Amino acid sequence: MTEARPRPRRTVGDSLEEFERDLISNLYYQRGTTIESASGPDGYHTLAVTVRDRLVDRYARTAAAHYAANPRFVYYLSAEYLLGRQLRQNLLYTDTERWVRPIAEDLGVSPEALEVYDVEPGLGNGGLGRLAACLMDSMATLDIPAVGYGIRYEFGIFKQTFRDGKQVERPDDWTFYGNPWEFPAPDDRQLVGFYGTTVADPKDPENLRRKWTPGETVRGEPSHMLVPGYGTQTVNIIRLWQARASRESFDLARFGVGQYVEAVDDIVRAENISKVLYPDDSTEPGRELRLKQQYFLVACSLRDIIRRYRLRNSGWEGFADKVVIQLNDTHPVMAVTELMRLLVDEHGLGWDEAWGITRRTFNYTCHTLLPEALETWPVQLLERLLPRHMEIVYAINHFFLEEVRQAYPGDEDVVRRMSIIQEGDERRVRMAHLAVVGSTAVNGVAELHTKLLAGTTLHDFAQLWPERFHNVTNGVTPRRFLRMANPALSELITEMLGDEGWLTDLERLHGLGPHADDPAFRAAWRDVKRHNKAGLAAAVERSTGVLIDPDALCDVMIKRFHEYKRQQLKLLHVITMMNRIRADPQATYVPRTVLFGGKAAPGYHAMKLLIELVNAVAGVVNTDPVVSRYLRVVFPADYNVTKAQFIIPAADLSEQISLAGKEASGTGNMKLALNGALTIGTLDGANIEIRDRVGADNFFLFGMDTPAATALRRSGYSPRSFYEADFELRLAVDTIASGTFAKGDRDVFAPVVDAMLGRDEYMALADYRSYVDCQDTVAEAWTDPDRWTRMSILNTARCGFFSSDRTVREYCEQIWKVDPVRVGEA
Ligand code: OX2
Repeated sequence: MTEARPRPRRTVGDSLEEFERDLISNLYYQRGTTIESASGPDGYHTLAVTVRDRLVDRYARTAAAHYAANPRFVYYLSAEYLLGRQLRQNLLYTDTERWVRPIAEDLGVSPEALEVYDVEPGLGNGGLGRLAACLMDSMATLDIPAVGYGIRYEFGIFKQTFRDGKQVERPDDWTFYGNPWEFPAPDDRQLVGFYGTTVADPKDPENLRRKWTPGETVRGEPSHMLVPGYGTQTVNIIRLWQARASRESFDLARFGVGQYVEAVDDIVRAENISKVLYPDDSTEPGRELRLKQQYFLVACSLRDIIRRYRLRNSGWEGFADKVVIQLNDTHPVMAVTELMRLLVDEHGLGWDEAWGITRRTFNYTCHTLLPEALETWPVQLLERLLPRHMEIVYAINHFFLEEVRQAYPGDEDVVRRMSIIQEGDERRVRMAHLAVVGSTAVNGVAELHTKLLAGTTLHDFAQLWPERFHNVTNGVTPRRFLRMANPALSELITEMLGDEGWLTDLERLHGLGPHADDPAFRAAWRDVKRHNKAGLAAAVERSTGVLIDPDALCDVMIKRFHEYKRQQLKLLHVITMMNRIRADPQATYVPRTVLFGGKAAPGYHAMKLLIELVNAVAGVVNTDPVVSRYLRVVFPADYNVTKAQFIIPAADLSEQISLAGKEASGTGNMKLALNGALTIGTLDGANIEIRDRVGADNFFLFGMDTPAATALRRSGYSPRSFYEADFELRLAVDTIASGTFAKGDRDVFAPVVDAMLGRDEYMALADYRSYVDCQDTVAEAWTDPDRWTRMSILNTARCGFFSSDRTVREYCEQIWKVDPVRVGEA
């Protein structure tokens, strides 16, 4: 028996008094200031570390429990995480929320004033990054041993501002005031190589093992964010890597002779790797940097995974029993070749044995069907940046194509289609193919998406290996998107259901269904929505100066700007409403507020112009004395997780209007339905599953389904014929063309009109009539508040399926085969 080591004195207590005492002592000893002289950031940081301390103890117990159990771990590799603000979440998860207000009052500060310093880490673009955060939350909540790996971008997703209605991007310096939620772990740093040369291993006649000598070496320094589970003691981590120059990089000799810039060249080059989320890939250096980021993430994470494996295990036979790696889309797929390189070149395993381990270790989630979103990398670039990995890709492809030829003798067409290398003027590596070949399980993110993946994009693979394909429909965490975002509704739900158990068992929301016909409950439901809308109206007025009526129908379209999502279709509807009011000002109309939120990629000119048009339309609508009586258009800048939490609870109508077959799943659709917004949507992504659950009567369906859209395109789609056949559509398009939204200048928005009438890639014009008519039935339904409220209640009641807890359970059962590890109380 070894003697028990001394344990740290328990510094955190579980009473209001102890919390307050810790807070004051942290302010004094950690921050080095006093209550009298503390600034806002001082107060925020002190509160943050005081809450954080309460998670550290749980984290230590989690690590100990994991060490003792030596379980199979899930390692989630993702280039993006959109975590959202941390303070309120961690107050909730440590059950200290209830103390903050009394203590703040005691100390004479406002908690809301401190929260403005709680900057959200914007380490992602949209749905894919937010899904990663929801899954991490649910894994911790379900006690699944898991680590998320990502990149600690110095600058996250840009901040969107509007100048003359145009999107202007500003850098997101999210760590400017420091980030109290992360712990640096410099001892776990890793070295990563790039460029260089490879040579044969004389002892390997097959030439499958080679030696790589990199030409550049960069350090990866990790820090981790704590990911607490709700209602449990488990605290997992997300480990984020930051690039640093290796020690020798500073050129003292050059500095000595006054070449100050050149002296730090290597440092700058190395540290650029984790400088920004998604570097502009319209240029050659931009693309190279992006690929460098991907390999940097993969190389650091795999070394760390192996380090962790070796804490309790030895030998490689058991590796895939203890390690399961989930590849979040194609960004981390170089991990397949990197694990092969580590096993074959560095640890001396034979190719076949290494391949067996690698294939058992990896699984791949695909999030798209859009061909342009399926990454491919030029062979030339890979040969230069990662010469050894390119050789490994060739070898993997060689053995894989042998298998294909065996399965389809004489069919060179299928070989060409399935090859990891895409032939052509510029040969490229198809990352999705590499991912499927190197994985045990491949999954899509909604039923339709998985069906289309297996039927079209990855059809040949699904034919060859049907057992690899799975569907795991996305989900969202009810903690952040219901409990934290919508405290009023949460309270009402808890009151109806008797306790807060629904927060971890969301199907219990079904219990609300029978109350949908209870007038008192409906009234209470409506009051909550009204309250949320009044809060949003006040915030919108503060940020945009536009007054909106909390009693108007709140119609929201919040998501990235992309042609396939069809903000242009929504805008045609807005213009149509405007034209109708102008044509007949005496008629009565259902008052509506249309709220847009979302960013366009900085290089996506068509969508940036559409953003400008949305703002221009808002300007015309909101200042027209007649139109603005019934219609307002608002577009708060810089949509992010924080704003989503504010907008979603106030929404009455959720716009999910992508062209069928294009949106893999969507997750905003789930968040909105869960908060009682009714969906107007196409049969796309998870909309289909939402409609199946809430019932066709409680969902506004319009538009072509995927087969109809495919058929129309095949028959030679002509947007102009739709334009010519529909008076209101023609008027809406002509209103844009006339310069109405550009002070009479017809040129400004001409490209929008040309895109609509020329190609209309996503067939917005074909769905226009069905959409506008459907919006009329929405307006009609709104005039019957009892009916509307009933539908709203049933949406919430029937969306329990869309909890990311269910998603994680499905991953565990179908793909990960991991078991929970319970962490004991202190
Ligand atoms: C998004 C998809 O567009 C969206 O439909 C889905 O809900 C989300 O991922 C989470 O699965 N980048 N972002 C996505 O796909 C890619 C690629």
